[in-house]
Amino acid sequence: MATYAVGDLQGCLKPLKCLLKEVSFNPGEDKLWLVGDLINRGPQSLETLRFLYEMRGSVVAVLGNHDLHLLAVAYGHRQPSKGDTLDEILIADDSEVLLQWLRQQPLLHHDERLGFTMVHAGIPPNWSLKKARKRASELEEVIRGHLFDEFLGNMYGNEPAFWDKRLEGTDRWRVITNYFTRMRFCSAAGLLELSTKSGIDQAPEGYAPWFCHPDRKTRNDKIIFGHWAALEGFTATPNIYALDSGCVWGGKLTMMRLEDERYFHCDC
Ligand SMILES: [Mn+2]
Repeated sequence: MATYAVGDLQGCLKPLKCLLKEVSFNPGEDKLWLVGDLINRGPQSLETLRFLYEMRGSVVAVLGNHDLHLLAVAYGHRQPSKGDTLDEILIADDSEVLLQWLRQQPLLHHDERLGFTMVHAGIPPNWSLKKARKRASELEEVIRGHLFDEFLGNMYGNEPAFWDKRLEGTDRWRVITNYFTRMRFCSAAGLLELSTKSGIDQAPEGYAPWFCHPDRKTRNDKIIFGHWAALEGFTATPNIYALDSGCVWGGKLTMMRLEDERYFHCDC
């Protein structure tokens, strides 16, 4: 039995199948972790979701910004964006089954035995792992529960730009969402800068990649994430595993076996 973590798929099913074949993935024994952004922009969003749903017993996927965007579009809270390739999911006969499965996925996954934690974008430097897990499960409950529509209807926006435990309702949910699914650069105190998408060395003044802050409370925790294709898998930071290698942009799909931290790649 082995555990494999894979970067952002964004509807790129062929390279995923290529990787699974390369490691002789056995759905009866092995586990497949996905860093989120399972769909959108790529060629086979519907087929990707169906494929993962069929092997759902072996899959752990955390929600990414594109996954939440799909849910917001599907349930009438947002118009599709330019470049979205979500229509095939929205009109599919099994759309509702797939969307409800997606909705059940966590924002953060932690495995005590393996000593790994997975999120889509990151964990703010001023949050411990314990705090991050609490905030994630709080929002997962909202997403799975009767406040789902209120959440989706108020999900978009860059404010508030940092965490305050006194935040309530939609503002509180939005900043938690932005940390886990959209963050790249932030200040040491967790102030978000959501407009810059370039590489690690082009931080806006006063900000740094979320994982680069020296006093980051999760610096001793192993964290797997995606979302940031411009990193090209390179972070130069111990315990930080960036798996988005820009598959949907013609790069490659990256997979890591957690047990021995060995990497596998397939071209996209
Ligand atoms: Mn993303």
